[in-house]
Amino acid sequence: TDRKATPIGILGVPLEAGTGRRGASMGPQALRVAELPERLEALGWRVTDFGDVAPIAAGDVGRLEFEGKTYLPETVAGWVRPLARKAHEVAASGHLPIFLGGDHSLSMGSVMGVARHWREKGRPLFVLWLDAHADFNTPSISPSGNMHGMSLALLAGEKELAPVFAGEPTVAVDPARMCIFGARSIDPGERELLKARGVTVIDMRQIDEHGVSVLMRRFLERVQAEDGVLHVSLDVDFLDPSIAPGVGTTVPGGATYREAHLVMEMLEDSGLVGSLDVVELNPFLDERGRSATVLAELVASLFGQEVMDRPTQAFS
Ligand code: HAR
Ligand code: MN
Ligand code: MN
Ligand code: MN
Repeated sequence: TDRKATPIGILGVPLEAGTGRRGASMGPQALRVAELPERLEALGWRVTDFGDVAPIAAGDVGRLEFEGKTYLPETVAGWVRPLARKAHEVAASGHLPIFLGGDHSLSMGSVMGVARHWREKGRPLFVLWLDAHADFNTPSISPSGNMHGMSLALLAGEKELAPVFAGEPTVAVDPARMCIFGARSIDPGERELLKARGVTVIDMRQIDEHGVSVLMRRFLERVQAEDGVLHVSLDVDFLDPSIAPGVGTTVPGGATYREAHLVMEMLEDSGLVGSLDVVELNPFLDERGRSATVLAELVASLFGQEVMDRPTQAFS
């Protein structure tokens, strides 16, 4: 199809400073070992792996603003500033970017970069956040101080987080164009902020009651109606821990294997996806590569793999 005329550009982001435990820095390599790029090539996509982003020093990041309220803000800023530039560059060069993480704070950079690109193109950017969490805390309301729980708030333009990109070109994503899907762990202050900003939150209760397809279709129709483009941010903990244990923050009651694949298949059919994050994989906590493999399979579904094309596989 003509969608496949767009080459895919892969960027690894071995960042783990945004989370409370180590191991997510091994995520990009585990996803490569699970043959994520090769699976896309087998589906007919041209894939370029641009390697891993390198961090810079960012010692100026609001030590005062954040003091005692966040962990390692300078480190996270040192990753997401060059990442946003690189993401913008990869998108502007005509690639469809896939970001392999790394913890979810990396989305501050990946989404910032693609948001700048789509603003230049005049297309409204929508964000689908597949996650057990909302990641809508700010330093003053975060219960943990971990920056992977703040990325969506930064992208929505929350002022408290502005020092992360101080001096860099930024653009906010309209919170009314954000949809968190699969939520089952939201902090009290975060919940208030989400309501105040008008973010759509689809929790597991709604998914149980209405099913994935009705809820996804409703959101995709909105993107389509505005001629928007969609960034998908896939947090491993969107999935139930029984199918993807390789993540630092497991929450029971997540998406099943089939629900997750249906989401991916509907995204593929929509033709609206312009970029993707795969985040929070922690290979140190995984079991024999299971989670990495499930993620690689999901990404393949998102890029057109269908049941009838499915090769016989021997993962166990
Ligand atoms: N809401 C909690 C906090 O902000 C936990 C956030 C955990 N985030 C992730 N990514 N694992 O979704 O501290
Ligand atoms: Mn997350
Ligand atoms: Mn999460
Ligand atoms: Mn299809």
